[in-house]
Amino acid sequence: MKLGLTLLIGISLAGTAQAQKKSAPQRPNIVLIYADDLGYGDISCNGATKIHTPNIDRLASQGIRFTNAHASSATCTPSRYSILTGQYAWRKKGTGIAPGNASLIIDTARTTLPSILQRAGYITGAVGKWHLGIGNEKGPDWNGELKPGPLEIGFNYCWIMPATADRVPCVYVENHRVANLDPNDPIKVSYTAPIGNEPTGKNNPELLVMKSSQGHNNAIVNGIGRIGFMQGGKSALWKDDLIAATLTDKAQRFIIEHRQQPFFLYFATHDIHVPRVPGANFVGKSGLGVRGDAILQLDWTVGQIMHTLDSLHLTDNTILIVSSDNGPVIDDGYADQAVELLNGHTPSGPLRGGKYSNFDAGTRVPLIIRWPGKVKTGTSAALVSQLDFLATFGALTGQQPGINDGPDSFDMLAAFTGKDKKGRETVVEYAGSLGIIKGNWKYIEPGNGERYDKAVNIELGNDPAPQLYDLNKDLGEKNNVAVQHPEIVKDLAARLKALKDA
Ligand code: NG6
Ligand code: CA
Repeated sequence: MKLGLTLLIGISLAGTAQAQKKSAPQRPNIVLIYADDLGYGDISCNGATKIHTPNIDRLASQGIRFTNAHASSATCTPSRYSILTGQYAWRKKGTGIAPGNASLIIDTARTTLPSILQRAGYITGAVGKWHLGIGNEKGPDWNGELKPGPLEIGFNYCWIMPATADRVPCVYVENHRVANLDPNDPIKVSYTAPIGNEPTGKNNPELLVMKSSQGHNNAIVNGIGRIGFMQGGKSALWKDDLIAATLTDKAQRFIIEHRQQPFFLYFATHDIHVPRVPGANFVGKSGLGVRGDAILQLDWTVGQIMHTLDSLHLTDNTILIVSSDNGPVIDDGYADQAVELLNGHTPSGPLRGGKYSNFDAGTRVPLIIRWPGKVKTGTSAALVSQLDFLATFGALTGQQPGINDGPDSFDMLAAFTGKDKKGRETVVEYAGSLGIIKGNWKYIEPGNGERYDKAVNIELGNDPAPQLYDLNKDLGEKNNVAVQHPEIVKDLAARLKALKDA
């Protein structure tokens, strides 16, 4: 009897311990490589045949590759806003493509992806493209302290390009300061008028090494016309062909420096956004012009990070993620021959549209997650969204977002690790109009925007009539079946409205 009781207690204690073990917080390192404008079809593991991405493919073979993963928007700033806050960007005004002199658009009181991990004891770093504004409501003080910025929303360290490589100022910011700035050569920035007698792309096209196809004709930096005017800061200017090498080096240093504690690295590459100026090792290597070369450079970057993790024996205890902020664009404003040299490559893969589009190529993006022994290797068609990283990694590490924070973010660990094959009930996509996906159905609300953007040659997916597509039968969204299925249109429109009103 006594023995039996002891045994029973023993069993139940073991059971409790096991239950506790299951839900006990874990603190693997997390490295999120966030590519820019990389299309679903731009990598060979997603079906590209004209270009090869061996490192990304190797990562996919060691992890899980998603075929129905979504950025929250078809452009950069709103997708980045969402991945960091767990909130749909369309809920908040001022989250469209940010000018290069925007102030910080993330409320510093919010729980963010880095701040929730910081709370769990992580060291957090942001390296690469920021494009979420910096500074207070007066805008950035380029010659002084640049705050609030990444450090005020949960990052311990940052080395960032403040906006995009096609926007001034063309300088890196380390923590609160422009890096390598000579105080005797202060930076002046204007988004309204030329500064002094500085040449501009518009007036001095003879100084350009890369012509513009649209816009990008204000300041000339390194022979490239940019958006916005700038003067000064010569010693701080980046070199375009070294951006990938510089950012990769900073990312590797962050990993090496913090190898002994849990770390989160948000590594937002400049590749493959315009202007595309690949490093010497990649020029001409893809046969597809600079856009293809930039993809190879991105693939190299991924390989470098994998190598660093391997060499520090961190691979098994690190969740390594590769994804993109929005879909692909071929000519995004520079005459860089990306169109002429495409050679039959299809950046959108089987999807319709591209960057800026309500069609799926706008927001359905590559997503690969490697976590050895924890994710089921292979592919998953589960509906997943970058919005969910916040709640998922919060839950994994034993943290909850604040009561009003991360409202659109859910713990989707089961889907991200491949155990749950279904994923989200719905996801909302945002370009000019809103669309919603539920199961095999996708509904795009009526919108009066242009159907087609000639400058970038992308179908935007706007239509004054409701659109409904059966993604199982018609992944390329060619046949609008709204008229045939009024009840499904009604249901999805109501769900979208409920989410908007929430
Ligand atoms: C557009 C730019 C484009 C790119 C985009 C933002 C022009 C003509 N086009 O306005 O080149 O910078 O903004 O891209 O200026 S994103 O990936 O950061 O959203
Ligand atoms: Ca982008």
